[in-house]
Amino acid sequence: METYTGEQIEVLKGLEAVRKRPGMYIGNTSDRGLHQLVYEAVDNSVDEALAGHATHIEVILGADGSCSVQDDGRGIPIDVHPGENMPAAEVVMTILHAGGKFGKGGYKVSGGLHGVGISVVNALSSEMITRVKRDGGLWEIRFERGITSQKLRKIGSAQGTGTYQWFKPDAEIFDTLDFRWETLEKRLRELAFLNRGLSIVFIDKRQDPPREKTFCYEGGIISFVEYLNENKEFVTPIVSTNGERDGIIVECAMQWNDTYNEVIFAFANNINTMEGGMHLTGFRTAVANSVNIHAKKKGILKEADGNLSTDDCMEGLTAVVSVKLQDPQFEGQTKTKLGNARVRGIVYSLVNERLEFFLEENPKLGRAIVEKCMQAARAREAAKKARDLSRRKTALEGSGLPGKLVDCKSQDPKESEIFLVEGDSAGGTAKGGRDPNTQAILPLRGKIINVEKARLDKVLSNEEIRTMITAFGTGFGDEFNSDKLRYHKIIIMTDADVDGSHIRTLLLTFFYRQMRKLIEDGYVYIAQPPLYGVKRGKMQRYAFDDAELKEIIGDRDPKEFTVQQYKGLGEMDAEQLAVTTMEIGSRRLKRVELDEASEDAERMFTTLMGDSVEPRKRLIQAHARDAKYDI
Ligand code: 0RA
Repeated sequence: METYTGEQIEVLKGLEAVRKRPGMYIGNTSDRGLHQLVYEAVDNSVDEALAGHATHIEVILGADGSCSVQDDGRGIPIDVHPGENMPAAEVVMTILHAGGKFGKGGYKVSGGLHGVGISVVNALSSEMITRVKRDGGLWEIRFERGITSQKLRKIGSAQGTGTYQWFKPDAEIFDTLDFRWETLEKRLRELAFLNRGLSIVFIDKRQDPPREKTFCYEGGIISFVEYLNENKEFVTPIVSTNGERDGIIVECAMQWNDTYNEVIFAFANNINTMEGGMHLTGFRTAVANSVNIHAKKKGILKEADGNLSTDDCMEGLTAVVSVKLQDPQFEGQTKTKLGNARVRGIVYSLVNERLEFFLEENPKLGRAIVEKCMQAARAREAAKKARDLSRRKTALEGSGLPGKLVDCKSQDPKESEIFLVEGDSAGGTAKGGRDPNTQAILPLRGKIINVEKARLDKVLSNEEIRTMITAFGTGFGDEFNSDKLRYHKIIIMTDADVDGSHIRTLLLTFFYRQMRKLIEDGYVYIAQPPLYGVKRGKMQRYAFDDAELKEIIGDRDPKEFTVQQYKGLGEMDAEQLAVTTMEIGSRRLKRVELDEASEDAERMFTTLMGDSVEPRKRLIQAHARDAKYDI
């Protein structure tokens, strides 16, 4: 029988708690939790870089399902820790929240969203190996499911210092073990932007030859803004500022462009604070204040005109705000809202001072910005009028549902679906093929306006858009309310050609800009009509791509088959369309998904709807592949 010391019992208790309730430590055990393990490991190395001791991090996905993270920092200490009776490296790896215990004073700023420490990664990995280079030696310790399987020992000599962490997520814990290149790439790039000069190499050895990318930005968050605005025309150069007060480090970079969207990414300790908070409030207030003061000073805005609203001053502004502080308070539903009130004033005064100077130094640009904001104010006023008008109109028209809508009988949004169909003729076919109990049809005629290039008032004057909003029942923009959504599946059904994909993109752009929650909450789908109909005698089958067509025909003589290529929905009859594309059970639907942090989406939509054609093609293809199927 084994006997345990008091420390060992504590360790086992800790590990057991993590393995029993992994969700408490890493959020969940699906896709997100799996990637959280990598973030935890990387964050430890980023901390070492922030402390000024590491400059280089390498993340490798192994063909065996493992991940390794290596840095050139000081190396985890290996001497025996006085209190715990084991080497410090073993303490860090096996005891919860031990990371900050030794000599790592000062900032522990990244710490991941959950900030749980590397011992959690260890507890949730079937195997883990830690190697440390220090004092001329190479040291190694191994674990299985968090329990030390091989004590720390010297395995060779080495030059320099650093830490290497290799782990294999435990199949007993996680629903999926598939690391996603895109997900990790995005976070690693973001970390490189947020920590100027830090070089992060990402290698995927699951493919042959391995895929490899290096992220290193001498411009830091200035490069970040450059990246976000890559496909936009800009109105100003990038204006940036940074400073430190009361130990709070602030960095901001901003640039006005020719779109009408506000795109501000706010970070606290390298965490994307999607719910905003004090740093974001301070920033927005400062921008609005500087623009208003400048406008009045130059007489572009008269005293009697009142002030431009904060929202109006944000139109066409892309910015990154990054703060680093000792004891961040994360609040809000997803704990991504920064609560430290001190931060607001510090960001405010820094940005105010910088912008005031910039506007004064660049009067031409100053005027351009002010005029842009004033135009925004006028457009907002016009949109409000249009909205009031359409509200009154619907009140007069009784049910208020647009005439073109072929509604379903059910009033229960959970089982109701609406098909947005390209063209009146396909609309007619869809009407014939639908289940009238739960499926509504809305034919859309002609091109939908490009919301990326038009202001809201113009967008609202478009009949297709108005019809759609009324049918959904949710309102839009600031007034959007998903509780009022009349259909829990909004299904875009367009032809499989260039026009069809354009209309689909226009619709998605509109949803993204004005009803983003529709996409975030997973209500938007794309129908997948077949590309080919294959007939052989009485047999009728459908193929959704070339590979399926090949599979159906096999090695038989194609002369036995009649293959029809569908160029549009209109070439199918109602029954065919129903069976292949609309009926629950036999159809295929793609759910449209947004990544949690929307910088990809942000760039994607600008790219899709912007003027340059090459990047547009690339992104449509990339995302078509990523979409997930759902019946
Ligand atoms: C505790 C103390 C010291 C360094 C570290 C931890 C450390 C941890 C990790 C995890 C990944 N990479 C790391 N690099 C360093 C400081 C030790 C000293 O003073 O030399």
